Amino acid sequence: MKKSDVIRLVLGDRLSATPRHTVGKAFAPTNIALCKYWGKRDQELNLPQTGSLSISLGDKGAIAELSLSERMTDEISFNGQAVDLEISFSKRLLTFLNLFYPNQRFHINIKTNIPMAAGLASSACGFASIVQALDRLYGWELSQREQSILARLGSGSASRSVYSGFVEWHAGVQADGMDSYAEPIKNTWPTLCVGLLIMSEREKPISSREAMQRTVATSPLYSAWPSAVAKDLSSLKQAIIEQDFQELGEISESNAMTMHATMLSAWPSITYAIPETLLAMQKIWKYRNEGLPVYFTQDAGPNLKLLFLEKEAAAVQAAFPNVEVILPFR
Ligand code: 2P0
Repeated sequence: MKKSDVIRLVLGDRLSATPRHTVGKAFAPTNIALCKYWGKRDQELNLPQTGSLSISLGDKGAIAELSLSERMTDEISFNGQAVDLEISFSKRLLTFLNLFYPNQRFHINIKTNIPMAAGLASSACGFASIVQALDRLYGWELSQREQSILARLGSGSASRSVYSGFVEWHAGVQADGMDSYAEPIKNTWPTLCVGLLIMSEREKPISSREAMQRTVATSPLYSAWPSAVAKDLSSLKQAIIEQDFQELGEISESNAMTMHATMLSAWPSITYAIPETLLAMQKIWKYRNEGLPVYFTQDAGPNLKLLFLEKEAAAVQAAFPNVEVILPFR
């Protein structure tokens, strides 16, 4: 099945509607997975092998603004600067929009307040905000479930960026992916903090898309991943309900390390860590051994995201002076 088939399935007659507004504008938060999405069962539709669970980062994310253009070419600006249409960022965006309206050119304005290409899931908030901006421009009145399915076609993790707070993306089993969407988890956790520890903003050596594919194809450890995720998902949901921070921290850190172990054992081997990443991990373990409840998670990049409670914020900031602290539920 092709992406365009899914778009027709979701939108039906709405695809032929004329725009209801002159501009469609929407914000979507970026998200960090506590239980990771790693490996696809369908490359075309970004259907995952397993479910995943994330936390959206409040007002950190992307704003997309879309309007129709009468010109022959699209125009894209990123944080106020015109962007070359030939770079991969533009190509990915335009390929996505062309799935919906191949004959329509757009003015596209994207603003973000997170570091790009630093493993902070920028494609997640990007594609979620684009789908929501399209929805507003054309007046489709999509449900959030439909938004999640369409955002997934841009980037898997974008399915989760449709919501704030804790979010679970259900893997689904259907070939058309209509049962593979994210849903919010109702519980909140106002004192939970995420600390961004940026070691490098350089472009990653290998895209997560390619890294996932290689891991699934070659890692002898990958067969252990689905059962590890099933266990972690269920324990994480319980930890969220019980507001058990130690459990949430331990599962999140262990899940990230397990994901990276599958990459290390792929061939050719993949690691996103740089020396500073390992030094930071050792520092976190040292502080934890000394009694500071701080945990980390790591995505497809060298940076770490710390997890801790608000009452430890001062101690964490003293230990990691460069950390940027976010309270996702405030
Ligand atoms: C996650 N990552 O759950 C995992 C953990 C990276 C490591 O989702 O190919 O950019 O567009 O579906 O969504 C990054 O993967 O990949 C990601 P595609 P995506 O956050």
